[in-house]
Amino acid sequence: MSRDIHLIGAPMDYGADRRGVDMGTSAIRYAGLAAALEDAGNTCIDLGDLPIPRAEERDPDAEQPSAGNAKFLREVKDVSTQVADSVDATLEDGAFPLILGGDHSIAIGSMAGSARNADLGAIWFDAHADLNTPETSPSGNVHGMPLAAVLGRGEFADYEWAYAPRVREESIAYVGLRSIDDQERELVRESEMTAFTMSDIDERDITAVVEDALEVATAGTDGIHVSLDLDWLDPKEAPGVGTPVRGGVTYREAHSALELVSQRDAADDILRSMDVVEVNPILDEQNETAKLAAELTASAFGKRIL
Ligand code: EXY
Ligand code: MN
Ligand code: MN
Ligand code: MN
Repeated sequence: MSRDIHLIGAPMDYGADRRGVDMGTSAIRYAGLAAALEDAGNTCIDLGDLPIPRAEERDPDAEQPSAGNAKFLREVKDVSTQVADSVDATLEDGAFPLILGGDHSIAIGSMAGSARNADLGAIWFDAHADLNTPETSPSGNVHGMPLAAVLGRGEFADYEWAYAPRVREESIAYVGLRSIDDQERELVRESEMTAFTMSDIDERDITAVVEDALEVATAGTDGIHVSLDLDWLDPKEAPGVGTPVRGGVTYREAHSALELVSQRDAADDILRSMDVVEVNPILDEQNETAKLAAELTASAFGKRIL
């Protein structure tokens, strides 16, 4: 499937504890993403970065909405709204929105925009569950909350910029989970989401798990969102992330997973939107993690060895 891809940069770091993840958009571009997508048979237009004030430029005295211990909600709302509008406009154009982060809080806007006019499933490639609410979050960092936000859980139910009613829990599949907070574990267990942990990948292999995840996300939906958090990979492969967790997927498993997504898309036109998040160039080694992000994204859009 050849796509008309529009790149949307969201240089966001207010959702994470670590500075530097806002530079992920530049690092992934520098790693050759657009050329890799075109080599794989797509067209690619870069819409540039959304205007997000740097920490040094923001007004520290401006009023902050408050929800639990969630930090920087004013900035998260502003960025989510910008991302959602840009994703929606891209889809209206008949193009494919590929959103570059930035921290994982940008997925609130990616999914809210993608689900404005469609029932949306999702595959969450991540070490983390990102299901904390402002009440359960141990850190207050919104990059640990985007799924709770779009599902309208906890205080997010009151935030129309976050809650995406056309994303249903039963259409979301995690792949590669291995770091969950105690309260968050209960939230995942009690939810209707499907959670494939690293143990599932060990037992069943990546192919079987991703095929099941694709079934979960496509059943009864109009299309799927793929959220690729680079900390999904083992830190040996992807050192440039803010919250590394040992025991992640290998380079080959990651490519297989995204190739399976692409093969299914070629057959059934399932992909609606995708984001690539959590690359932190300050923590990276020679831009390796950004290069990996670009390569894996190209695999999702048709790149093959032969
Ligand atoms: N669960 C932890 C928290 O909520 O603070 C860590 C979240 C990290 C989120 C990363 C990006 O996937
Ligand atoms: Mn276009
Ligand atoms: Mn994440
Ligand atoms: Mn993560």
